[in-house]
Amino acid sequence: PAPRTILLTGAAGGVGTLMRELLPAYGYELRLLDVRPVEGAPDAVTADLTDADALREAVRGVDAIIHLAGISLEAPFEKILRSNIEGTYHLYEAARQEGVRRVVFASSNHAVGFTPRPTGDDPLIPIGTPHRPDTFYGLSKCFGEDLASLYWDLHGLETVSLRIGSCFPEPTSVRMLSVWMSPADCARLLHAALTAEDVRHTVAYGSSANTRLWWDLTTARALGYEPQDDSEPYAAALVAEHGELDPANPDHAHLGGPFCTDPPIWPY
Ligand code: NAI
Ligand code: 15L
Repeated sequence: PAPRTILLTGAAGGVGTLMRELLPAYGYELRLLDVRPVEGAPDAVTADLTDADALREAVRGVDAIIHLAGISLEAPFEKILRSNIEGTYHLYEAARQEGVRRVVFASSNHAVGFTPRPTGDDPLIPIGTPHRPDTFYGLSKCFGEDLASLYWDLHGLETVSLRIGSCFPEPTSVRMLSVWMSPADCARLLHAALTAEDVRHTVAYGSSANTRLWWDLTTARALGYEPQDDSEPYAAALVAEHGELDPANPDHAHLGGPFCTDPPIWPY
C-alpha cells in the first residue's frame, strides 16, 4: 500500500517548513520532529536526534520517514559528528527496530562537492561519480548514503538518498541557476521517492529541470519524478548582477561552489 503517515524530521528548518505546506496536498499525514519548536505545530515532537528513546517513539507506526534534520552547513567536526553522523545512525536504528520500511534521506550535492562542474560540452555528472566531499558537512552526507546502503543490504530497510542542490523559494546566485530545486519540484521528488516501487537504495540528484543543469537526473526520473520548473527565468537578473561563473575561480570550478574554499565563503 502507498505510504500515508510520514515522520518529517527537521520540520522547523527551511525545507521542512516549505514541505509542511506542500506535502499534505499529496495525501500525507505528517508527524513532525525537530530539536527546536515547530511554529504553528503544537503537536510536533521536540527531540534531539541523539535521543534514541525519543526517536523510537517518534517513528513508531509511521509508514516512512523523510529525514531532513541535521546541521545543514559546514560546522566544527564535533557538531557534525553528533547531529549528522550519530543522529542519522540513531534514526536508522529506531526505524529498523520499529519496522519502518523506507527512509528518504536528505543527502547533498556536497557529498560530491569537489567534483569539477561541467563546462562547455562536458557530459552531465553521473550519479555514480565517486564521493568527493567538500566539507565535514559533505562527509556526513557520504556517511548517510553509506549507512542507507548498509541498512538496505543487511536489514532490507529501503532508502532514497537525494543529493539536493539548492532548495529555496528562488535561486539567489549564478551557481544556483544550475543546482536549484524549486519547493514545488522538491515536493514532487519527495512524493516520487516515497511511492516508487522497489527502490532498494537509490541515490538521485535533486533539482529542477534547469537549462544550466550540471548533473544527470536519470535516477530521479526513474522514480517517477517529473520536474516542472527551470531556474532560467531568474538568469538574466542574476548574471547582470554577478556576472557568469569563472572556472579559474576555485569557488566557481566545482559542484560544491563556495563550500570548496577554506574557510567556506559565507554568505553567498
Ligand atoms: P535547516 O538548517 O534550515 O534545517 C535543519 C533542521 O534540523 C533545523 O530546524 C534544526 O533545528 C534541525 N536539527 C539540527 N540538528 C538536529 C538534531 N540534532 N536533532 C533534531 N533536529 C535537528 O536546513 P534545510 O535547508 O531545511 O535542509 C534540510 C536538510 O536538507 C538538511 O539535512 C540539509 O543538509 C539538506 N539539504 C538542504 C539543501 C537546501 O538547499 N536547503 C541542499 C542540500 C541538502
Ligand atoms: C546544502 O547542502 C545546504 O544545506 C544548503 O543550505 C545550500 O547551501 C546548498 O547545499 C547549496 O549547495 O546551495
